[in-house]
Amino acid sequence: MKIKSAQFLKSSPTLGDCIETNLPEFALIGRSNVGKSSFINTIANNYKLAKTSNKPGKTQLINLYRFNDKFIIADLPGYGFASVSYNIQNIWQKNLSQYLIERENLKLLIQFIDSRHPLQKNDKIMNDWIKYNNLKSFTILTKVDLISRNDINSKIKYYENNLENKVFVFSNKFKRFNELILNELDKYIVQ
Ligand SMILES: Nc1nc2c(ncn2[C@@H]2O[C@H](COP(=O)(O)OP(=O)(O)O)[C@@H](O)[C@H]2O)c(=O)[nH]1
Ligand SMILES: [Mg+2]
Repeated sequence: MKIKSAQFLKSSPTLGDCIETNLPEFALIGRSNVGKSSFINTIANNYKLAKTSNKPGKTQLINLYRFNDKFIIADLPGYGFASVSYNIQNIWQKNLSQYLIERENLKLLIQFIDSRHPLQKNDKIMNDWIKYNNLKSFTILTKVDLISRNDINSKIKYYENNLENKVFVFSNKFKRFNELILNELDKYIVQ
């Protein structure tokens, strides 16, 4: 699949505020700073589309983007940001789980994990929660420009074994990883 167009649609604090659409939707989930917004910008080939930041915890909203007038990508608030108060984290979690469970056009969750680190507790908890709720998902290991080429395959195996998911790799520095991921998404899009 080639990306021909990408537009920002809307930022919403809750499911109820999200625009209704029949287009298939894919939700990006992962710890703050893992590279979710950078993924959107890279596949859109537009570095101004989604706000990226090296300060974690900035995106507290469900941000919807439409690609090729055919599918939607939802950039979700990152989890695991320690300095956000417990109360606020609870509200995010409630809004987020409601969106993930009740959003009717949501086809798939993409869990983003930083390729440099071993499996983190909150990533494991998130993955267990996804499976428990029978949601479809695959995993993207990000920032693979920061690990050695030799390590890429062993990281893929490690995460495939630990999460029992299909695992892809990605970097915003190279284009060569985009195609495999986009072709996987294409399987969920009715032509
Ligand atoms: N080296 C490298 N840095 C990345 C990559 N993807 C994202 N970053 C950086 O990581 C930081 C967080 O990225 P962002 O996309 O905002 O993460 P988000 O919080 O998951 O949306 C930013 O400073 C990005 O420039 C990558 O593939 N390689
Ligand atoms: Mg972001």
